[in-house]
Amino acid sequence: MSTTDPATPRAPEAATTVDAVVVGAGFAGLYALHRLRGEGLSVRVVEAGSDVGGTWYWNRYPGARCDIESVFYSYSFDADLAREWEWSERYAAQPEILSYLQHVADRFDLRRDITLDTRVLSAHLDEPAGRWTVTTDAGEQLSATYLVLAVGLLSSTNLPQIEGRDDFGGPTYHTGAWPHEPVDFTGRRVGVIGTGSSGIQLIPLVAEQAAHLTVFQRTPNFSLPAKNGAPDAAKVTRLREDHAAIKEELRSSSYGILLEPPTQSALEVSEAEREAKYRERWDEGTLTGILQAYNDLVRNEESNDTAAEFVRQRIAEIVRDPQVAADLMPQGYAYGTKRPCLDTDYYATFNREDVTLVNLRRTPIERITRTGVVAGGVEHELDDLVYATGYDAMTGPLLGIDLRGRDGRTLREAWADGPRSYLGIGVSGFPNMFTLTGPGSPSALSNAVVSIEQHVEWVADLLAHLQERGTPLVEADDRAEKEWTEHVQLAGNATLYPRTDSWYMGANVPGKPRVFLPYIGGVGNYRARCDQVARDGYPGFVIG
Ligand code: N01
Repeated sequence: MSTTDPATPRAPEAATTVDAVVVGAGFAGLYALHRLRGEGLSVRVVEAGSDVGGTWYWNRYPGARCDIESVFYSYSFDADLAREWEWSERYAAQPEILSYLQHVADRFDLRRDITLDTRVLSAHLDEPAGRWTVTTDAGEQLSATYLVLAVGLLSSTNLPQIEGRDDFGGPTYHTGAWPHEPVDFTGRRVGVIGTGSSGIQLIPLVAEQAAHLTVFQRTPNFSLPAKNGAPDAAKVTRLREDHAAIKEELRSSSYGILLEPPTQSALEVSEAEREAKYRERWDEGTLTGILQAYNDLVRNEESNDTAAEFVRQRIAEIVRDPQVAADLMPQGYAYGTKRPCLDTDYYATFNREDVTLVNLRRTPIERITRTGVVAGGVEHELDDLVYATGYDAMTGPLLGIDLRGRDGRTLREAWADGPRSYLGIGVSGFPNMFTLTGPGSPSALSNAVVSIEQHVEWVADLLAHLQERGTPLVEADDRAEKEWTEHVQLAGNATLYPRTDSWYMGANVPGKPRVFLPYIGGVGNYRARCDQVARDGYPGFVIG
């Protein structure tokens, strides 16, 4: 390996000593810095991007926007911040979310402790010293008591191994690593592989620009219309006038969003009533509206199929060509068990003459050539190729760092059969290391900002507790970790999620252990459990 290889750290200079190293400067890393500083700790944030923002720094593809209403997809820790910031749209686009995070970094004077353009390569526990030695690709070493991993859930891009992938002669893009300069598809023949949330947001906008768009779809997704527009004025007013109450409501909810929990089974009501409810939720334009219409949609296949069928009918109404409509209809897996999507004109895009849908179930991709993609014996000639193929979710960003705990054991070894954690925050054998919105916590099944704030505040309180106790050491207990890891799987197995090949199950990455990665117990219940652990003096953690 040459010394210029980014994976090879240069000879380290003397280590810089801080109380905490935070890896990542997205929503989680920024708040962690602010909150840990507030506890009087010295903190250094290391961020691979050239600016703060995390996901919202990297995902610059056309159409990238949040799919939880922006007024709630915002920090709640500071009422003034919440009152001052004005979102221009119900679902803000990436540039606006990035501006918001830049504003937060400036407003709370965070930048002075953030090192940009720098990737953490490794973090090794120095057991005798009880400290973490963190090495960056700039050759710097940091020595820290605490290691806070704020690396995000969906930040390790998944590029499929397709024969001839590197032979393609034109520009290629991945949605999660989009260029910073504008990409102009005008007059070009563009191919998009992947129809998850990213593809579904991107496809209508690329179609408007390109001479021809070919969409390579392996699994159709359920998508609902976003009904984007101005922010809901009533919600904005409530947020301003009643910030504390809204904050509490979000934090004790099931998903970190405002939604009346359903009380009825989908099978308890008449077909007409069900249809009317689904219609109302479809028109509302929210991510979880239909999934939360009844209380058994994620548990009961028959109930779930009523929602799935409702969405399939909408696709049939929108898409004129019956064969294309049929190809776009998800079949064979339960609604919601792959993350649902919100779109603007996604299905209608397939009514355009200049858009072709290639159903890879019928005609799989055979190879990529210099001039296009061959599927089912036909070469689709392309000038540009976009991979909207997703991420090595939740564990990928953590395992991408050479993390070594007690006895030099790597996290990869500890997680060989899937992630193990206590409360999705602590890992046995890795003292003083915290995985913000890690596997085993609600994270991916929630409004990420709400879950991030909960984790950051909980960890900050724990560190304050350690200070009071006069010890810097805390580690998840092996038995508590085992019980929690089993509980996470049991909770998942009580639902339809494990039956579907999705990134929630690690099924999108070849060779990844198949386990349910997030915790489905609900944001509010999970928070109550974490709070109880804190009140009881942190049972399940070994302190000191
Ligand atoms: O990735 P995905 P994403 N050949 O994994 C296909 C969040 N997010 O970037 O389903 C052909 O969902 C794959 O097919 P299949 C959100 O949590 C949020 O779109 O594996 N196709 C699938 O269609 C989301 O869930 C927003 O059969 C291949 C697609 O690529 C998560 O990020 C916006 C393939 C990947 O879909 C990930 O979304 C964007 C192959 N070899 C993302 N390999 C918001 O709105 C993969 N595919 C906030």
